[in-house]
Amino acid sequence: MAFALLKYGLGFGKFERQFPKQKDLKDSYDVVIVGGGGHGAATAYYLARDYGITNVAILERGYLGGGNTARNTTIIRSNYLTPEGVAFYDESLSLYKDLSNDFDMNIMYSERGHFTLAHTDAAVRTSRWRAEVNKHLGVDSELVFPNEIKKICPQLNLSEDVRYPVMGALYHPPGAIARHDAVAWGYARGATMRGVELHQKTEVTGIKRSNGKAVGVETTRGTVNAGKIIQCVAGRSSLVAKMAGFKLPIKTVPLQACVSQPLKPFLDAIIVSGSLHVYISQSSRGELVMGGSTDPYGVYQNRSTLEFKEGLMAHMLELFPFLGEVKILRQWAGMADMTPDFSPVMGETPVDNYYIDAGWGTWGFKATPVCGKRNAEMLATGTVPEVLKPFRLSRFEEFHQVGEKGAASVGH
Ligand code: FAD
Ligand code: PYC
Repeated sequence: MAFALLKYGLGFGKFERQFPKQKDLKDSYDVVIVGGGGHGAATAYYLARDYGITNVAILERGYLGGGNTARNTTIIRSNYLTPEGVAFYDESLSLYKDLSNDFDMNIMYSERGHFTLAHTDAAVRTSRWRAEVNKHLGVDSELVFPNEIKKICPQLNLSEDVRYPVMGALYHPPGAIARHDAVAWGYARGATMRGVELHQKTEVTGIKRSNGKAVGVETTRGTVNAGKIIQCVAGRSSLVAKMAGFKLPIKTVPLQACVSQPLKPFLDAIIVSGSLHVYISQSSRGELVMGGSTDPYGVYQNRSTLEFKEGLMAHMLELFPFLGEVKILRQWAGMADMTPDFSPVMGETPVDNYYIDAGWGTWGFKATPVCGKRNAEMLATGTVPEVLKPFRLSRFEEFHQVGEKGAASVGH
């Protein structure tokens, strides 16, 4: 291994490209996907693999998977609150389990068990409610109490002598984490090797319309015509929808996260406390991956703040007091497109031939496979799949919201 690395490092030996070289943009594509994150790449992958549609361009203003896909804490679960949400995220979880095989690339999918801690009577009630909805739909979730939590996570501070004692938890054994870059790379590699074009450093600056139909995009590298267009630009959804001529009920706020120095493995489970605004897991490298609540101001900026780190660490220490001497290694932020009901916006839009995959706030990494698969079905067949219908944009004017705030993990 060391020899092989040295050989490649010195430039000897054959290096196989993971992706074809970027070409010139063509004048026209059957499908243009705006945004080369996990969702955009997954949409291209299933279009090519399942429908043989390969005259497709993914247009990415930065680099592949460099948006929120690169910035998230990779928690994957399907223990939601509404039947629509549970069915949708559970389909994604099933797809995730097989992704390494699908890609022939290890996405390091690691099933850990997921605890949502309850520190109040109201939170215990919500946990019970979620457990019942989950079980009804075949999802493994259970309300558990401190003696059971202690068996699986003995490191957690379960003392009653703290500000917010743990009264119980929603335990979801299938809760998992995965390597986020591998998810984006696996999808993009699978798509490009089937003929899809990935164009990085190519920003969409306008949507061309004619007679109420989307017919192409303006980009920083010229104009491209398109049969169908889908926007998958988490964190910038309102800006791109505005180019297409419609408004989204979205507020965009920063969400920050950080990792610690690597530690010996001690934490198998994923721990979330909505009341304490903390979520934490330990990566296969030993780093603690941690995040808190969204920042309280709307701004398009990926800046990190000391205030976030101080607040998060104070809460972390309430749950794991022995981590006091641990150092933070890196800190970053992404942009979260928050919808009023904490559910995504998927499917058709007021503009013909223009589709949307948006409203991914703090919860969209886990949905990457189901979004890709169902977006591809919609683009290929022209019919919106049943599992996407509850998330249609028009639900806001129809008063049919899909309320998932109680299952969002992240405090708001
Ligand atoms: P992205 O990966 O953001 O991809 C969108 C791409 O579009 C970007 O690469 C961007 O550069 C590009 N783009 C934007 N505008 C244009 C344009 N005009 N032209 C061309 N390209 C454009 N979700 C979970 O499920 N679990 C978690 O634990 C979790 N933790 C999170 C922690 C943090 C700190 C953050 C910020 C988010 C978290 N999320 C989590 C949410 C999750 O990261 C996102 O919902 C998900 O990554 C969205 O994927 P995407 O492919 O839609 O977007
Ligand atoms: O959706 O589970 C989630 C999550 C955890 C942290 C951020 N998002």
